[in-house]
Formats: sequence, C-alpha cells, structure tokens
Amino acid sequence: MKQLKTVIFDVDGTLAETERDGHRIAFNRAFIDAGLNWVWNEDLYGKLLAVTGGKERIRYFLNDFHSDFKYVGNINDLITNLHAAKTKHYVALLESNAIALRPGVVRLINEIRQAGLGVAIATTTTPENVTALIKSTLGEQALDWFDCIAAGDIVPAKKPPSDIFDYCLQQIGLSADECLVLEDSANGVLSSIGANIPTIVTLNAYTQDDDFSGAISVFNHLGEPDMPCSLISGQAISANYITVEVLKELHAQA
Ligand code: XBP
Ligand code: MG
Repeated sequence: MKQLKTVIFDVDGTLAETERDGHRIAFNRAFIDAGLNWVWNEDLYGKLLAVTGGKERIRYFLNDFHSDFKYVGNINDLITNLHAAKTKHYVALLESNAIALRPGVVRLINEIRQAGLGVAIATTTTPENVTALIKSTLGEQALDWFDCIAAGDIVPAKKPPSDIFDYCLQQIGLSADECLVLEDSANGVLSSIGANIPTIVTLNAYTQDDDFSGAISVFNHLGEPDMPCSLISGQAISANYITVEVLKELHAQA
C-alpha cells in the first residue's frame, strides 16, 4: 500500500448530519411553495435516501411512492424547478447556522492539513450546498483548503457508481491507494470501493443498518479527546478517537 496523501470526505451524513433536519426540511418547504401536499416525514425520507441526488430522489418518490400523481405539464421541468427551490431553502437553512459539523470533523481536517496531507470532497449533493455548509461552519477561507470539491451533476452517474470518486482522483492527480475516503452510507461505500479507494465509515441514524462491506472499519463517529468513538465493525484501532495517525495506520493495513 502506498503512503497516504489525501483524505477524501463525503458530505451529507459524514461532515454533518444534514439529511433529517436539513435536506428533508428544505424539500418539504419547496413542496409547500409549489402548492403540493407532499410531506416527507422522517420515516419516509429514510426510505427515499436509498436514492442519492435530490432530483433523482423526487423522481423515485413519484415512481415508487406517489405513482397516482397526475401532472399536466412536463414532469422533468417540475422536478427541476422543485429541486431548485429546495436548494434555495437548504442554503438558507445552512446560512442560518442550522447545521453543525459532526464530532471530530474540524479537529481531524486541521490535523490532516497540519500533517501535510491533502483534503478533498466527493459528494452527490449540489455544489452550492457544499459551499454553503463549508462557509457557515468553517468560514469562506476554508473552501481553499480542499484540493477538489467534486459535487452533484459534475459526473453523469451519482453514487453508488464510482464516477464522483473517479473524477476526484483525476482532479487531484493521485491513485486510489494514495487516498482514504470517509463515508457514512452504503451508497457511498459502494462508490468509493468501486473506485478502489480504502474507506472508513462513520455511520448515523439513517445509515446504521446499511451494508458497509468493503470498508476497513465502521465507527459511530470520529470522536474527540473527551468523546471516545466506538468501533462498530472492522479493523480495531489503538486510540479512543480518530486522528490522522489512526487514518495512516488503517490506510497502511488496507
Ligand atoms: C447525499 C445525497 C444528496 C443529498 C441531497 O450526498 O444523496 O443528494 O441527500 O442533496 P452525499 P441534493 O452523502 O454524497 O454527500 O438535493 O443537492 O442532491
Ligand atoms: Mg453521505
């Protein structure tokens, strides 16, 4: 295994728990704006998360959960317009500091950079959402910390296909075995493993029952010095929370 050079972060569910209280709320506000009586409650949204990408998720909802919906106009235009409205609501939520980064994220990003390693992002969410999350939690200057922010429709196929990670590797000019991915979901792990990148998982309430086959280790979160993380499955670590040294150890054993 080559030396670790860059850590690639997923966004939703990994950097921050954005789905239940962020994206889901924004979708529902967009539906209200459009005069639609659709309500994605927490339980239904957990089912809809099987599909990544907000536009793709609306289409999945219509096909599999609301197939009796009749629409006179072009359904593709409806989906595009709903998603644009949703993104506006989501960005507004982030700008109101509604969403915080998960435990250990700021600490670990700083440790990675201080160790002279790179950080990058590979996500299916819309680029504006990544910009808004980083600006609202780390400050605008933090956008320059990332060697690549690969997001949304920049690639033809969203996770689970490996397109977004393949694109990210190509942009940062590194091979898969020089990198390590932090993900939160089965779709994300399928994508990063599909790109042959060693992967570690920090799961969350929506993904706790996901299949993380192929990941080196699964943890409940990254931890902090005063908030130990727990190993859920996979390779054990010698520390109580994830540090850049732990990442290097796990990467070397991949
Ligand atoms: C999670 C997703 C995204 C968000 C919604 O992305 O699947 O689609 O749920 O964002 P990741 P958009 O875990 O890869 O960060 O509506 O902008 O798609
Ligand atoms: Mg995710």
